[in-house]
Amino acid sequence: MIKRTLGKIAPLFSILILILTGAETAPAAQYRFWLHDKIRFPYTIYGSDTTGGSDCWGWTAPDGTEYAIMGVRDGIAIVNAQTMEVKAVVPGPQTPASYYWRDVETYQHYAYAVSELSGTNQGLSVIDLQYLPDSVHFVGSFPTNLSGNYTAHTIAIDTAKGFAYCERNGGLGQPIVILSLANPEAPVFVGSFGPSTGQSIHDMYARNDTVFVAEGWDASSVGSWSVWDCANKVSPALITRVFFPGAGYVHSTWPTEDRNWLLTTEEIPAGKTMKLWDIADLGNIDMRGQYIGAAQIPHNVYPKGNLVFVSHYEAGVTVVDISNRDTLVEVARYDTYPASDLPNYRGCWSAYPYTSTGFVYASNLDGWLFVLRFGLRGDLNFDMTLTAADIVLTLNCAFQGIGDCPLEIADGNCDGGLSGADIVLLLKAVFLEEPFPC
Ligand SMILES: [Ca+2]
Ligand SMILES: [Ca+2]
Ligand SMILES: [Ca+2]
Repeated sequence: MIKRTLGKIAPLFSILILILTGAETAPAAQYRFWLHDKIRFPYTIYGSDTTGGSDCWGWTAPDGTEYAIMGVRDGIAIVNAQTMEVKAVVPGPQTPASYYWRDVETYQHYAYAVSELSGTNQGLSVIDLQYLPDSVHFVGSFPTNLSGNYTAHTIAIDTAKGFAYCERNGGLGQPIVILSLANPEAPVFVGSFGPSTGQSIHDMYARNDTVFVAEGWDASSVGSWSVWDCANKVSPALITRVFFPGAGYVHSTWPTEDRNWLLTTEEIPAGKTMKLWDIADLGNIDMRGQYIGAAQIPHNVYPKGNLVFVSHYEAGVTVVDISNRDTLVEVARYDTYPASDLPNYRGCWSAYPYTSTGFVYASNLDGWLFVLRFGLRGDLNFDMTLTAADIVLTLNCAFQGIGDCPLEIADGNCDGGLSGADIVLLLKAVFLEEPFPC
């Protein structure tokens, strides 16, 4: 009955939408996290910890299929995010058996993975994803520098310029190596750089020859981060280094898309906040807001618009709104480690948000890969704003049975179904900026 009645008046909504086109506003943010599916890879008990999982990343095939890529105990796993089919686990080194840390990113249709372990396929592993969904091709593994070193704790790829930056394990004089990916199937060492003052480089972000470096801490346990101009691969130049009072081990760093803001975390000791830095002027850097969630150890941070996805160990994944630069607010959380929220190095290692479908991949140290969905209430096209387009999609779902409208975000009145009442609430949200009631 409701369906038939509203079907007749649907044109009225269209007229209203046309009249109000341009009113692209978002109400008070109401975000939702929910589980799409999860899968557990083999794990190992090491000391008091359950280990096996590490970093995760994502890749979207030309046909739109989304794949999660995760460092697991046995190597690098590639998983169809929709169906959860494990397409491959490319074997990786496993010696000595301990935490099986692996770090992975993508470039073109390749995945590049590093670890500190030795053994099978040790080194910088290159994995060709272009033959998915049929198969995954292992191209080979390569040394990370000229002297035949195969280990690296982290990798960052400058996808704009085609260079991989690998952080060598061991706090050496020039601890970051640069490899050219001009031939993506044969990385070639082209240079190295880094502080010679004792900092133990941890993680990096590289784009357009600018590299942001989380420098861990120096011999006196003073943490820092830095920015480098790597246009000259043989002799990169330090642009600036930032020390700050009370800094712990500076673990990761990632700028916002516009490069005006930088996020950093400190992994050691527990209790150190995620920090937002104003880097619009690299000669006048300013620290602004700070954030810390339950469990007290933010790990990796990936901004997407004004939201930052934080892998937060035992707290799971948290999402922080940084639109108010001085007051950072946690707006959503999915706890991938329900047992507790203690300040231990357990739980979520990384959370990858850069998909176009609202998927977020979260990898746990204990081997779990969570494929989560994340959305703003009412935002059916997952573009993080509420507009007329979302109303059209909701109308199609509610009255035509067309499209994909997860109830977690489409059900505006939280009554478990999709009806005209939800359309009314969405209209109010889009055009009057009224928050949803639940
Ligand atoms: Ca927890
Ligand atoms: Ca939208
Ligand atoms: Ca409803």
